[in-house]
Amino acid sequence: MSQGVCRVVVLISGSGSNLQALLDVSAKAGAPFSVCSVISNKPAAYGLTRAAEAGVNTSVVDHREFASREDFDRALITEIDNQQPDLVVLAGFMRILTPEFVRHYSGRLLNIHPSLLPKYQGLHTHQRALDAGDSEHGATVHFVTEELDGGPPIIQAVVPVNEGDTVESLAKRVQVQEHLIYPMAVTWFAEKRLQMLDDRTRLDGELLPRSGAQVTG
Ligand code: NHR
Ligand code: GAR
Repeated sequence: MSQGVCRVVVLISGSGSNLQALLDVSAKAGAPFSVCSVISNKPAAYGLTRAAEAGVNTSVVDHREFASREDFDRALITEIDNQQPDLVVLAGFMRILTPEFVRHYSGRLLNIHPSLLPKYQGLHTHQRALDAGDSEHGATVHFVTEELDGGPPIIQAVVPVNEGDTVESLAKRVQVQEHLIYPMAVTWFAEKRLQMLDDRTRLDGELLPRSGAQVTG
């Protein structure tokens, strides 16, 4: 990305609402990044339709066609590297990635996770926050490392948990914030303001707090 806009490949498995938020920001005049390709491990992912409607190249690498995670990840790497991206973004991508994959994109691989990390790594985060009786929940954008949902946070959005919340109502409140903070983090990266160094995040050269920058929604 020495010249021109940051080339971003987005990996999805499903609806792609975070992808849509990224596409919307990238379409604005003067946007510092462009989504050059969207890759899904699921052929039926609605995000593929969103990408096609935005005129973005799509492909499917179906994990069921590979004998091992290693084989799947190698095929994914080949597909991604065809695009010569500066940044790879997981947006509702649901396959755990091998150490080999993560090392290949180290420092240029981001994920958004629907919890206030380090709380609730893994799956079913909204249900777990409700079961625990938490008063706050949220989402975290982080650099991806070999440790699942354990890489250094970049930005976190905090939302209240309201009385009577269900998984659906809570997820909806969190996702409104996801659609704000993910484009923000990708913009920072594209402007070369973000770095992962020694498992910590730096913004404009300054160490961020361990939970990343914080916004309240
Ligand atoms: N890979 C690595 N190495 N590190 C991370 O931090 C990763 C990752 C791959 C995906 C996203 C993550 C999330 O935000 C993510 C972070 C899927 C699972 C999972 O258990 C867990 C965490 C995340 C994504 N996946 C099952 C699997 O066996 C499949 C589940 C399914 O297909 O529905 O891969 O939450
Ligand atoms: C998002 O809420 C994202 O945080 C979460 O899945 C949703 C995907 O929605 N990610 C994970 O749970 C990763 N394991 P989207 O497809 O509409 O962007």
